[in-house]
Amino acid sequence: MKTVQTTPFPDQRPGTSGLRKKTRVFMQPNYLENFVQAVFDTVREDAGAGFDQEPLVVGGDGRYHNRAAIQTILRMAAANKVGRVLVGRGGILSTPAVSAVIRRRGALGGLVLSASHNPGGLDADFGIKYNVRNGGPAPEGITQRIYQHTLNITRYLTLDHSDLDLEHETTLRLEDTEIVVIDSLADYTAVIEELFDFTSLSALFQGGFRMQFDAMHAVTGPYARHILEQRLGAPRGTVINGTPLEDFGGHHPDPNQVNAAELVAHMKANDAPDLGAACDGDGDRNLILGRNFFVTPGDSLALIAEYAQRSIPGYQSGLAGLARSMPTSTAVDRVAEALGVPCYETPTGWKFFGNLMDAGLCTICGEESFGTGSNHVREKDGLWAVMCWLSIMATTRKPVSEVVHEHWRRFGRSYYQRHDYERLELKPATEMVAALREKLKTLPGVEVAGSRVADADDFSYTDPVDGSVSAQQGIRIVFEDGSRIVCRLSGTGTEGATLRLYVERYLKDGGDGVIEAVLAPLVQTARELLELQEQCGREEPTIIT
Ligand code: VG1
Ligand code: CO
Repeated sequence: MKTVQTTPFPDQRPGTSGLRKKTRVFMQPNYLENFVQAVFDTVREDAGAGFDQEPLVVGGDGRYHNRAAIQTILRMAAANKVGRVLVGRGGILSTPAVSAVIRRRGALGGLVLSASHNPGGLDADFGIKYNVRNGGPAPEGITQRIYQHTLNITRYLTLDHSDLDLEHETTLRLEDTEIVVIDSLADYTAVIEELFDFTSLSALFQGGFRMQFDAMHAVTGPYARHILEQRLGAPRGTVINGTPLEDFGGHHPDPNQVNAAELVAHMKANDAPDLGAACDGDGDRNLILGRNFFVTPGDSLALIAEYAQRSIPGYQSGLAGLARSMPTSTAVDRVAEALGVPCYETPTGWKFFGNLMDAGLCTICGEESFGTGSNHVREKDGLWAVMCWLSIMATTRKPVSEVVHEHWRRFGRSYYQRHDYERLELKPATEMVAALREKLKTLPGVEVAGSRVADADDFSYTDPVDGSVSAQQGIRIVFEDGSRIVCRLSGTGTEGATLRLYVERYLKDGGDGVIEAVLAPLVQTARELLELQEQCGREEPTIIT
């Protein structure tokens, strides 16, 4: 064992989902090591002896630097006397798969190497996240302590040892530590198999149902091929871009209509399949498309909740509750009301759903950022959402667009968009949001965009389970007709600041309105209130999803 002297990096505070930086930042001497040591020091404080007995899970989405980082982590784990490490074969585990492995194998926690939907490569992004015993991202209390450790670090522990061969399922030793190379697919597949009716989904494909799944050269390729093509018998070629690449083929592995252009084009063609789907870099996000039809993440969450009990054996006994992040559309709230179950509103980021699920308060939850999931794991789960949609298809035997229209006719439609302004300068962007925060008190009662402001605040969340408070989680301006403007700064970006502007308008109009026209007054109002042009010199967003 070797003790290496080091000095703190001031910028290792985990964001919405772990620590994300440019790959080159992570490749600096000691950068990754400092953070990993801070995690080990924090975990040891809580786990005590458990540290030597319960395994730690390690895996990543296969992006550039994944392999090298895993070797570093294994050497440090051995030097820190972790008893056993479970590592996905080739260092590969999707984010929901890490969660499944932690839960099924009673692990102490896990390290997930990913920058999710951010691009990969030497000049792109890398990231690391610590997940706790329940399989979910560490709650804020723990990430805050990890950060404190990074600020006070003076040394880290490692070994001089050559790289291990992680390409085969086997058990290796590194000093006193057992390194078990596990099948990356098995635990996750088992969890999915417990929930869904594989027989009826196979029958769906046998009946000629066609889908295209775009893995975007990211981690879900092997999972989707295994489950969809091998287990459910979907025709070969159902999964496209299925081989994980270190740079995701040079694309953003972000499943929205802009980045999944190949799939979107295919779904608009004359011979388009019945269902189109895509997942992100680490496999926790999903995009759902019908023939020439986009299902917004908010609608997808609402529909999955609506059909779960009827269509998916794993939810046969009903749902305990639903949850969504604050900026996510309120479509799911109306389903919760119809089902007679509570719907919780949490801050952005999956870590807030974990407590609700552990306490049995919530079964299905989601975010507007193409993330949906349930209590089967403690991460959002892209392929799970696709399986839910296959189940809806198997139940209804109707086209996606018709299923969504039926929902709109029954519940009304939340017209919804997110406008992202990327790479703003940090200082003016922060000041702009702070200035709007100051204005909030004056807004209620004011008439803008053809409607009166009912409420305006900066969202503060009190966790109903442990009472912890998370303040300043996003500004929301709510109108008397239920329309909303929400804005917040991203906590996952790696360059300057990203402003996220979310707009929503609820109408009971059958759902056939033109979204841009319905939302235009709200978008205009938001830009004016923020003084976006004056403060940040921007009118048009970088991307609309
Ligand atoms: C974004 C999304 C948020 C999501 C997070 C992690 O965070 O808005 O909903 O949970 O990414 O997703 P932010 O702070 O940039 O808005 V992923 O797929 O990176 O694990
Ligand atoms: Co992700």
